[in-house]
Amino acid sequence: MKTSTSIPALVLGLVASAAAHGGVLSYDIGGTTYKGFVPYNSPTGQSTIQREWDSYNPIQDPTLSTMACNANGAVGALTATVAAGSKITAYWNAPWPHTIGPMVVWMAKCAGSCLTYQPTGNVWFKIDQAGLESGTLASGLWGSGQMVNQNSTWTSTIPKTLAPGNYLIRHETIALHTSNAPQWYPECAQLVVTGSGTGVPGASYLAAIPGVYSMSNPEVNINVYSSANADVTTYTIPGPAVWTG
Ligand SMILES: *[C@@H]1O[C@H](CO)[C@@H](O)[C@H](O)[C@H]1NC(C)=O
Ligand SMILES: [Cu+2]
Repeated sequence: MKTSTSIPALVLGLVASAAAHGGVLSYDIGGTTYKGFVPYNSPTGQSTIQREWDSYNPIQDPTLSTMACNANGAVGALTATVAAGSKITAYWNAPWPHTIGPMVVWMAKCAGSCLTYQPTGNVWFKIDQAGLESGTLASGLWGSGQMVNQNSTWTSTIPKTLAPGNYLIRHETIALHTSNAPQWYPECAQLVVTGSGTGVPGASYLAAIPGVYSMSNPEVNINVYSSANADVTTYTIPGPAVWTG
């Protein structure tokens, strides 16, 4: 009797906590839909362009290696081929529950095939980001609020002049609604970019993940509700400038 009631309680608890978090569940890449990895399910038989992520929980320590492509970040079996200049839309579980904090979209060139590549060192560059768009830190419109307003989706453009090759794309939303306890939600997907561009982001555009975020950065370790921040209407997203090609 005890066993038969405790199992459903556990399952309900899992669903309830998972519902407050999540990540990128699927993509539209140049007009083609790609499903993502399904967390909480066995990786056996899952064949996706997305790297494995095993839970809806955020990462709360920016020094962890799982900041790159979530936990456990194992490579996906597939890649999506996309022309430079195309649009890519990421779909989060809807409605995404957090509206305070930035959206940042990164790419990294895979040395060789993305099916074996691990993104270490200063390899990540931003192609898109949105921080505080209007209003104050605590009650204004943030990139993540815009994402929620857009049916929990975010659309970016692969820079048209980006040199063709194998790339990871990393979608990240950072939730800042809990004082001095930022939450990162990153997911990576594997792309083959085609085109005739020759663009390569210079060193000033590159960052390491983990590395780019630190709890000693005031834009990371932030209390948006503090009285000192009550009238603040600007926010600097950590990391390098966006590379647009
Ligand atoms: C909103 O996104 C969901 C997937 O999360 C999709 O099924 C639905 O069609 C979208 N609605 C609109 C109006 O685009
Ligand atoms: Cu959450």
